[in-house]
Amino acid sequence: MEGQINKPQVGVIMGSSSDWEVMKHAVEVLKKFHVPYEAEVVSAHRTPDRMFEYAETAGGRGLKCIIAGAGGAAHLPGMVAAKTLLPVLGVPVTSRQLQGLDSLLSIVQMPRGIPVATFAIGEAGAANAGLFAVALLAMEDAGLARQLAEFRETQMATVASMTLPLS
Ligand code: RP5
Repeated sequence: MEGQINKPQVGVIMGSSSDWEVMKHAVEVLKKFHVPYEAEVVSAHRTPDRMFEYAETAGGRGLKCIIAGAGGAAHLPGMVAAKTLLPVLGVPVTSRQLQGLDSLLSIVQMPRGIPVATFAIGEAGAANAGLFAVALLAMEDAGLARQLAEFRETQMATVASMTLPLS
């Protein structure tokens, strides 16, 4: 488990270490906002008992939400959501055969009753899941809310000053 000194507030889990190249973009956001997090591999299909244990203990360990990324038949976010009351943010990882469309449909098409907040396929989705976790925490953390507002201001200024290579 990759951990931080402070008690983790966000859990980042993924079905395989091969998901890291996508999921690291969620972690980078959490780091940028100094949100304590934990990150580890938890597979729905290959380590089902670990997945249940992770989900069942997450709230008691102080996590406020879980970002779960998986590819292919991506059952991890939905199964974790079934075993915790914490908000679960699902990230469809780009898959080799179907480029993540399989992951997206597996995560987004939850049956009524167990929601998973589903993000875009790949890096943008992972980064946005990180930002969404920050927004959730910012509801009860004025300092984090200020950081988020500053991030938006900076982003706006960057885009507003963009120029095109017109001749
Ligand atoms: C899923 O299977 C993982 O989330 C990963 O996206 C995919 C492939 O896993 P590896 O074969 O690369 O370990 O469970």
